Amino acid sequence: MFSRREVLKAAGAGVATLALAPLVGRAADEKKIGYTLPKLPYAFDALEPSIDAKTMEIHHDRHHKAYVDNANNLLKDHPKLLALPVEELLATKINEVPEKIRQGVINNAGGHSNHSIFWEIMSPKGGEPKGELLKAIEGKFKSVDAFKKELSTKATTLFGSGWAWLVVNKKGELEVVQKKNQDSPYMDGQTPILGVDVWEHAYYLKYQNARPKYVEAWWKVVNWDKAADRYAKATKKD
Ligand code: MN3
Repeated sequence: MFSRREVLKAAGAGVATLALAPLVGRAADEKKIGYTLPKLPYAFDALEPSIDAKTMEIHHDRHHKAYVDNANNLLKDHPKLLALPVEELLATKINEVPEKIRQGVINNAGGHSNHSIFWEIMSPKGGEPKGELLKAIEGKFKSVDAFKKELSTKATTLFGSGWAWLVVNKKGELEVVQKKNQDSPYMDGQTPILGVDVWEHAYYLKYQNARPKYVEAWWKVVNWDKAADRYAKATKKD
């Protein structure tokens, strides 16, 4: 049997814990700065059969989450840098990141930015470019097919891990570029419009070493409405 004193002590501790728990939770939320993993705008299996559900789940919940966690951890003693939108950090402040952690920040804040764009420029709807973006693609590459061929070639010939992107360059023109690892187009003064992740983690479960097959299938899930939005924002005259 418990003594009356022991029962009171246990009850008191319970009450104290209950009373404190919500306050502790709130305080932690209010103080939270840094990046957060964005929710996928569709289900893991929404891009099947182009991209399988398991790949989407691991890619988003583990790979992207790791970039977010690592970037937050690297920048934890630099709250001013961490408070900036990630694109701004990459575009304008990367040289203010202490050299000791700079490459880690390029890899992980870059990874966070790249993947955040990647999820939103895909959609189960698919389709083809239209409007101003279509005009600009035809103006620059002659045809949508020629543009797709150039981006696919840049994606499939990239040695090792990286991305192929359609960007708006410093001259305000469309350009297709390759980037190694998680190097962000923002670091080179370019605004990414859409891009394909050609790290093996993006396709290996379903396609193994057949990167060209993955890239071909990826075109079927490009979200052209979102790409058009990004193009409009990138070319907006202030
Ligand atoms: Mn990836």
